[in-house]
Amino acid sequence: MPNPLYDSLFGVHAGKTTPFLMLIDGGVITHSDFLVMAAQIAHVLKSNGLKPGDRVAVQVAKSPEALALYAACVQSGLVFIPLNTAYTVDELSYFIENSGASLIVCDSRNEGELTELAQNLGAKVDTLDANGSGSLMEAASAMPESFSTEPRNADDLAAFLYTSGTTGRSKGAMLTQNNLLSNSTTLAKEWHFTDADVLLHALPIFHTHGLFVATNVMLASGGSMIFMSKFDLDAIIERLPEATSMMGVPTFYTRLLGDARFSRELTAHMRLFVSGSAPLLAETHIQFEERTGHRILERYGMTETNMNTSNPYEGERKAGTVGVALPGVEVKITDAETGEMLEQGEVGQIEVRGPNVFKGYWQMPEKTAAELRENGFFITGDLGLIDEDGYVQIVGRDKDLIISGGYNIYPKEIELVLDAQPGVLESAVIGVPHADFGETVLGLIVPKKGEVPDLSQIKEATSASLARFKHPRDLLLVDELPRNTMGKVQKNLLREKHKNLFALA
Ligand code: MCA
Ligand code: AMP
Repeated sequence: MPNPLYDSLFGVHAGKTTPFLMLIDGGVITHSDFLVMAAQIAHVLKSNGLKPGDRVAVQVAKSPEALALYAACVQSGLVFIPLNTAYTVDELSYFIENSGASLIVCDSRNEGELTELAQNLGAKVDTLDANGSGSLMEAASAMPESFSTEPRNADDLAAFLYTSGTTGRSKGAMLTQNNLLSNSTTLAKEWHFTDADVLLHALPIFHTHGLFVATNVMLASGGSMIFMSKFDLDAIIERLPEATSMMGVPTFYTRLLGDARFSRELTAHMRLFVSGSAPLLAETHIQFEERTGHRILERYGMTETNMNTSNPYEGERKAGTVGVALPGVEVKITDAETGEMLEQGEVGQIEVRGPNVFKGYWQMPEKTAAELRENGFFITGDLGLIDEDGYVQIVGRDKDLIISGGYNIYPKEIELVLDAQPGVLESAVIGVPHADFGETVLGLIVPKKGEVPDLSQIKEATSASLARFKHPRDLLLVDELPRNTMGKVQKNLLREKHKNLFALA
């Protein structure tokens, strides 16, 4: 019985002794080793009583075992829910409760707090630490080395990725087997990946970019990955000579350009550098070409859609654009008020349709209906135009979103925390340019009349409830917030006023 995602990305490598993961300590995990590890984990999942369609919430460090857990969920027909390792227990509680996860896999450091939560929700807990130890792998080691793959349809759910929203409540984007499979096979082909490729993988594996783009593309092509636990400049420069390709967020490339060792000689053998998740400044693209002779290939995607557009592998990679619609994907620009399609060259909201577009938000039919049209077009919340050659240019965002070092931050979530603090009348959180992260978070606070909010206490409160990357880099007290005639805070004016605070390195 078929399981399209497992069969095409994983099962196809059964028995192969070719390298899949090359580790920083020199260790190598072959395709076959990896599939055995996944099968053993799949047995543990089954012995925990999990059935196809059940959800597994995972907050663990990047490791081969963590990746094998993803493969095991696909093989067992479970819905994989990877969660940012920076999330606080407060944030995790919401995801676990909202998803109705039957199993939580976490670092043993969080086991105590999460076990308490799991007990209230009727979920089980297993642990997996960065070095691969913990209850999950302990149980897996005693399990058989093959697992009878659960049958699935292409339209069955494979993963939820939580994405925040302008209201501050995170939404579980439901991704099907075919969403993931169609996109990874398209990208592998478009970007000319083969089993001879070695991808330098330094991205986290709890988001689309590191998991469903980088990892799935390598699985689809049969190549291998130099698997780094995180972005580490020295390690990247050391291992780059073994790689053929690399994928990263713009911060990866600006950091590499900031190091004199990153030279034309070091990169001469490389085939491809891909950038995405945040805007790559045209000047970074140009500087990169001047330094290395390579033109970074920029592409555009979202959690809800995987990848939508890409600059071509062969042909013009236009700086400042995210390329053309991928095969099978339709992109159009529409008027935000009327939804009517605009003329070529006009700026409007970007809408996309294709096999890559998700099924909707988990248990949020109204939010799904607001963003996913009945005709299948998804309203991305990005603003852009399509130029005369069909290249998409993103010119801004219709959604109130900050992208810091490739991580998305929705201001509302932070404003809700700030507004609840003693002495705070209201707040506005904005993104301002930052030399390293592209954008960073700035919080503006209006005190209640006659009161002086304690900023250090407010910083502590944000630390307790929000992941580190969401913390405002600074908090400023202001008398009032600028508003338009409708009473809406004019964040554009605030962004303009504070744009130089962190812009310089
Ligand atoms: C770490 N910190 C951050 C960020 N990362 N703060 C703001 N924004 C961030 N992105 C915090 C750390 O906790 C630390 O706090 C301090 O900032 C400095 O850390 P540093 O060591 O400089 O950071 P790092 O560990 O080197 O991480 C920076 C990074 C990383 C390498 C850019 O954030 C990263 O790997 N980003 C990639 C994110 C990603 O994969 N996005 C794809 C989403 P302290 O000083 O207190 O210790 S998928 C997506 O967007 C779509 C679908 C798409 O198109 O791909
Ligand atoms: P996420 O919520 O992580 O799915 O982030 C998706 C958002 O990241 C998109 O809606 C865009 O605003 C942004 N994004 C992704 N790739 C690019 C890119 N190449 N250039 C500009 N913005 C991008």
